[in-house]
Amino acid sequence: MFRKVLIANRGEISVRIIRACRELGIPTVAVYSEADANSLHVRLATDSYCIGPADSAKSYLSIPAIMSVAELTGADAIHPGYGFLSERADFAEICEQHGIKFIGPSSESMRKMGDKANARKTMIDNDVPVIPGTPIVHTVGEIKKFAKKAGYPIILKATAGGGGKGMRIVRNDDEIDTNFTLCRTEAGKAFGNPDVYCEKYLENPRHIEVQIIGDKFGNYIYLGERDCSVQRRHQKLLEEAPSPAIDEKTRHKMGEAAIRAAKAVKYEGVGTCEFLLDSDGKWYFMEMNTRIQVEHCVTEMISQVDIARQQILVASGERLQYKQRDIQLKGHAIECRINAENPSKDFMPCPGVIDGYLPPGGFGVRVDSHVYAGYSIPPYYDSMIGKLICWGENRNQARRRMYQALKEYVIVGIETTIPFHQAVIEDEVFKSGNFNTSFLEDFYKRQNDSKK
Ligand code: MV4
Repeated sequence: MFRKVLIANRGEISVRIIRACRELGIPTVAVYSEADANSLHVRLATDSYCIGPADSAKSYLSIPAIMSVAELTGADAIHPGYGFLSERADFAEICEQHGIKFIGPSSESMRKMGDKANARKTMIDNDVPVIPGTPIVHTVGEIKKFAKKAGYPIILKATAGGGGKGMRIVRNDDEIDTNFTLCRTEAGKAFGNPDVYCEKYLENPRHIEVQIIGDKFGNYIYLGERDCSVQRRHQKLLEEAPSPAIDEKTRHKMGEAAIRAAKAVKYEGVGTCEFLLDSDGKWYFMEMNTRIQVEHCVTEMISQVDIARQQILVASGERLQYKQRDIQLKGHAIECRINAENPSKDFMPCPGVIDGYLPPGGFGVRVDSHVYAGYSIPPYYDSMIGKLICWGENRNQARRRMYQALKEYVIVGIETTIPFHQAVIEDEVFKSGNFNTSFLEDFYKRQNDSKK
């Protein structure tokens, strides 16, 4: 097992990882920026080191600063959390070169999945369904040819993109030229790689993702799916497991496909395969997230597998403690992301001091957060201040429990997304379970209609 784990992150995920380490008896090192001196992860870790100013480019993204603390403290592993350095293959490689275990897949697996056109080819070679599309395209002519075959709309995607970045929808021949140029230019600037490929564009799919875990001995399990269709500008707001749209047979097939995807790149650790599900039940691999995700908790609640703990165990070289038949999903879990944002002002971030704080509790209620009464939310980072996760025997029970927990949750001094979530949880379409990635737009139309 590791001697000491450095957590190269902040906020609730640092707290989550520190808790998992403490339970395993592993000392931890927190790093923090000058703006985070009063954050909970700094207090909970065994040791804490300031690594730079508020600007994350000079602190949480500073590889030299983080590596220095690792050397200084004798940490033999670094957990990157999510965001920041978590999907940087170059960082994983630097860790590998310094004999520090990056708690995540190898830099090689990350590169193979990080290049989306390459990942598509790998999936095709391994019988994982992908949306009809192309390898990297070099000319307008190639795109036109694909559009003729697949039919409009199509989408151009940056091969170095992902998570909704670097994509352009094309609806007819006349739109190809400008979109191709813009997509390449933007991709070059944002990712340092201008290459793009094409896919048939699916209108309003459901976003379904499958959690997998693999060890270094080639053992893999899947932990079922999460439905993340409630999104706003590619930011997830609410997630649930299982998906109301997936039956037992599809769950099994998608799980097996996710494992084939992971095996194809010799994936080690926890990871997520993202799929799109269209309105006639067909589903396709989109991309793989090579990190622990914000929404991993809903899977933990229905599988009883501590994903953060397993991630550390398999990274340290232990054998996976579960076989697929050990995984029995039970009940339903919903997670609401509590953000310091004003939903009635276009989700404008509103950092500031939390004057009063009283989180909900009770059976099946979980709060993962780094905030407390008196805490000041800094304006420099993402606005998520916690996650409220509710479990129930079935979807309706989880939903009702969530409604009550949201009502109990007191956060004084700042605006939060709590009232927004209350409205979603009570919404008739949400209740029905029959919705897709257009949910939020339609939800606002319904809200406006009901006011008229
Ligand atoms: C798509 C798509 C439709 N067709 N690809 C957005 C995030 C990135 N992982 C992939 N994304 C999409 N890719 C094809 N061929 C629609 C989306 C998409 C989306 C996907 C999941 C959740 C929300 C979304 C919102 C808009 C677009």
